[in-house]
Amino acid sequence: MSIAEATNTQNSSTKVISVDAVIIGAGFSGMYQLLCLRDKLKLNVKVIEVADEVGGTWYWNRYPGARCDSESHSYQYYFSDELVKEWEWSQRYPDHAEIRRYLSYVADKFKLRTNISFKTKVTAAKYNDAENRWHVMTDKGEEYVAKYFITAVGCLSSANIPKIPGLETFSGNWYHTGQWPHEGVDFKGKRVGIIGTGSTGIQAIPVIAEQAAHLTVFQRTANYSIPARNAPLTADFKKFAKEKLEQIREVMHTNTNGHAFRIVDRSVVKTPEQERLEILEKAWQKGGLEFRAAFSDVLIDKSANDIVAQFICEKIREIVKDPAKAAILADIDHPFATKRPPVDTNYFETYNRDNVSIVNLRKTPIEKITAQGIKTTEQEYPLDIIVFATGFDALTGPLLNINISGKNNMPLKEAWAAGPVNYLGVQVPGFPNMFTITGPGSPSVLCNMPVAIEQHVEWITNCIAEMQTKGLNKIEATPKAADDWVLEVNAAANATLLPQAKHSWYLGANVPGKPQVFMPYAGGMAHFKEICNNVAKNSYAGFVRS
Ligand code: N01
Repeated sequence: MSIAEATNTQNSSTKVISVDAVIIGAGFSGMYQLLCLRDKLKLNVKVIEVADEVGGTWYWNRYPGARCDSESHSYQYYFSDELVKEWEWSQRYPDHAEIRRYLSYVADKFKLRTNISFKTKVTAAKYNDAENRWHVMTDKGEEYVAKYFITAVGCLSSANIPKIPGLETFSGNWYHTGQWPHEGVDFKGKRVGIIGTGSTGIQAIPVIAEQAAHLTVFQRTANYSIPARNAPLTADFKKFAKEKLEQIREVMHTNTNGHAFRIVDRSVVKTPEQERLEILEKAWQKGGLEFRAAFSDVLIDKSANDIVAQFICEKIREIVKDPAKAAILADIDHPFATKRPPVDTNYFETYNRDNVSIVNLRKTPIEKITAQGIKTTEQEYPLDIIVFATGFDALTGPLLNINISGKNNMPLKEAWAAGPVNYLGVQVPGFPNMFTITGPGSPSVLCNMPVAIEQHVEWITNCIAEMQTKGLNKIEATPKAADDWVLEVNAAANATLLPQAKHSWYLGANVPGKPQVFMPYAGGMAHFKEICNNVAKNSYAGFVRS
């Protein structure tokens, strides 16, 4: 049945459209899920996307310096050898524009756009018990009625703009990095303030500093950062990445973090001091996220972590010439890599510029924003532009922003009032036939995202394929399986140092009032995949199917 045939008008303002599956979001996950359901399972699928193009997180994050910190040959789909061979990345780390070009190429190659409604926002998604159907309403006055409802909304798509008093009185312009204007922002001759020194701030600060008259960095939590050592890819590397695609895929799909490198099985503490310094120095010079893979005990043994943390802090003090600035930057309160470790291009070097200053908000917190700028407990900083690099209401935010309700009209917000409860990150009890790609409770942000996405999408596709062939109507995670999974997610995090970062968005601690629960699954991608595959093999143990 085509969408056109299935369309009928319920009342003058609502168009009711029957499909097999509705997917929200046309980023990496929504695009691949569409392809699998439409082309492999021959289902009638509609993707709803609020933007006017594909791209997901990369559609919105266009701030200066926005670049992926997974390496380009690993930050792509691997489901199609042909696609891997056709597409050519230009740099070690792709920037936001190149990733959008890639996703647009994928959309064209697989003719995905015909199934996507752009510039359309989902206003509510409600499960109807009697019909066993999802009703997905949009701001275009449509109501999609579907057996399957799949969220592909990303983990970091709900901007966190802190409620600082007085923002509305600011006479200059302000921007959040995750909602960056497409036409860009002209910083020339301007006094700019940036709040936030996470991965985003650390990417944006060096680029803004080159343009602005003066840049004031408002830092609440000092952060580690590893040099990215970005560079154009050589012809040899491009050839290697295509010729060895099977080996690269094998590494990415059988390790902890989905990157194209393995964690070296050696201990920081057991390696003699001189040798360990040489290893760390070599890893520092190579740059990138692989730095944290130079040893296997960095995230599980505090004394190992202390050694690596000290190495990085010494680097900061070496690079930053002004000891007062260096002291603020190296005053880090959490173990290395317990918050997502940023990789940078000239981040610490930027503090050697005369037009860059840093304010330590731990000592002098922001009191308010005034018409002229930012006022801390110490002084007022006059500004023309404020940039909020303040991150996201991660993982749960994008889902809770949609008005989703399951069986007995239970709102997802209520089901998750004390934190996310689901099974394998993919299904919430009481929300039958709803699947959350890379939802909380899956490895998602602790993994190279395209790998996590391909795993979840393929698992969901196989699950739906079996339902279709067996004539099953409904799949629903049991409350016990979900409760046990929450315990497992906590246990996996507690086996590492990750929960020791108290201000981490992994815990929800960056959003005032958000329940503090460690959200991503830290047990490793390969292990997670094995668990998911065993669940499927075991007749979807932990789910009830009917
Ligand atoms: O956000 P963050 P992000 N007053 O939450 C500060 C991914 N990413 O956008 O630490 C003052 O990490 C906050 O301070 P604190 C990546 O997974 C990927 O930088 O809460 N400061 C922190 O310094 C990353 O981890 C790429 O004390 C306030 C900063 O704002 C994730 O996105 C590139 C504040 C927020 O840091 C999020 O990174 C970029 C307040 N009221 C990002 N509120 C890739 O390359 C917040 N802060 C793939």
